[in-house]
Amino acid sequence: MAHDKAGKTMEGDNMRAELASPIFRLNTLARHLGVSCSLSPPSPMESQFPNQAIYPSPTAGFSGGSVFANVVQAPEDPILGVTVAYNKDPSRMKVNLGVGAYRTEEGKPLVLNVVRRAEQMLVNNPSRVKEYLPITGLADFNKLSAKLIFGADSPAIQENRVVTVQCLSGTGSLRVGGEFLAKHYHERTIYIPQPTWGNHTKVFMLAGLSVKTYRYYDPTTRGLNFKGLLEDLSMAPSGAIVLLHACAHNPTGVDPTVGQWEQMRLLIRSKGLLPFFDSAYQGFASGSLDADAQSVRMFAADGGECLTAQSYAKNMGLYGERVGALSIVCKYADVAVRVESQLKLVIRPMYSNPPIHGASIVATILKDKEMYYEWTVELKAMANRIINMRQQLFDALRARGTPGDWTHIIKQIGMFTFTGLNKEQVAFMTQEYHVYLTSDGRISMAGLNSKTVPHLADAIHAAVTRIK
Ligand code: KET
Repeated sequence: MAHDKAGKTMEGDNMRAELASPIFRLNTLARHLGVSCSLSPPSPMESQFPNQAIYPSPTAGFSGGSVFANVVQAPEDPILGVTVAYNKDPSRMKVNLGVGAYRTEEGKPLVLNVVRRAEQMLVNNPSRVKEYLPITGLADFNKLSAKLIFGADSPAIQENRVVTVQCLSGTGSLRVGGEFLAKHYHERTIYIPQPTWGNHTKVFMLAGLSVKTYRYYDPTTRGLNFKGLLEDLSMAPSGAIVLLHACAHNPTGVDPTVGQWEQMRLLIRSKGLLPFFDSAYQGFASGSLDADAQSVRMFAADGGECLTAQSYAKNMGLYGERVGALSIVCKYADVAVRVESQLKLVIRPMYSNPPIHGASIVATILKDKEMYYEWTVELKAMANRIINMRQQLFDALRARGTPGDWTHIIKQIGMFTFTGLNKEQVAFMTQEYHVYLTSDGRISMAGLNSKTVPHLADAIHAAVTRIK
């Protein structure tokens, strides 16, 4: 076979030229239209073509345009797209404060020591295999996850009223819960806080629920709009689902107080609303796993029903392992058994069964007293570093005399600061200072360190003094 300098076959080139020839195309078109016509004897290339039996059709490689030609370019995700833009920026000063992912003081991603240890143990255990997990996931992991969120002494667990299924991190747990509700629950409207994590709307809409919002944040006080929240929930139709952030509300960093949670519980229960907790930050808000689960435990303890989506992405740093759990607290044990059987029917056609590795890491840590303790110490260190970053940023803005009241930076809780910076100010900071954050003005405090604080403070100062 002849080869040219680039190593391509001459035959291949001839074939491409032949396919592109007007006569070949006209013959093809005629055949396609069912018209009997031949502009020349059958082309030699045509007879050599290995798929002679294939008539030109929209999906055939040798005819017309792509069947996907009308697919339009989608915009980047508002959160994950920030990382895409950051990665493209060649600047050495660039800082990524977009996605909620923890970084060390050195600006590096962190794999917890206890996670490394658990992984070593798993790797060194020759009895471990790679068989499929059951549809509902790793049984140990499910039991331990329920205990972690509801408390070891939870009556609902003791009475076998909780069904827990391992899912693909927090997002997967929300989606499976959403699809279960859309199929088996009588009220298909879910109320989500305004604002909320950007993906909530899409997850629940695609699960088949209709999404409405309740007031949550007051931009003037940069705190909770508690009155608005109560008003909106009291107007919701009886039975409606209410999405609640268990702690460290994303993006606002504003959580209700225990007293406010209690008022919300009374309203939700008396109206027959169904609470669906999103717990993506247990341990990250206060540094205590128990304190951050308090809201969920208040609802689980009253004997009523609720759902909880747990994620181990942030609190165990298992982002890419996609480890999470969906728990449904039912009123009766026999209901829980039937609910589990239906959850399996949601999961099986979606992804069949969940991955084994991350859940095994979590189970190894949660079931070993000493490893569990090591985890709590490492988790507290992460939470403390974030709290420390809040103080440093606040002090840096104060030192620069940046106009505005920035006390919300130290008052807000969890991974994010909802700065109050507007879209134009954010765009300015990205363009001029290579500081990347979501366009709603949310900053991931976990991405900040002592070296980048002054740069961020300069960027904020310039943005608020130059752009209104
Ligand atoms: N709930 C909330 C409130 C949340 O902030 C996230 C992730 C998730 C669920 C899902 O996490 P998962 O990795 O599926 O366990 N939030 C960060 C990352 C993202 O947007 O995917 C973020 O807001 O930056």
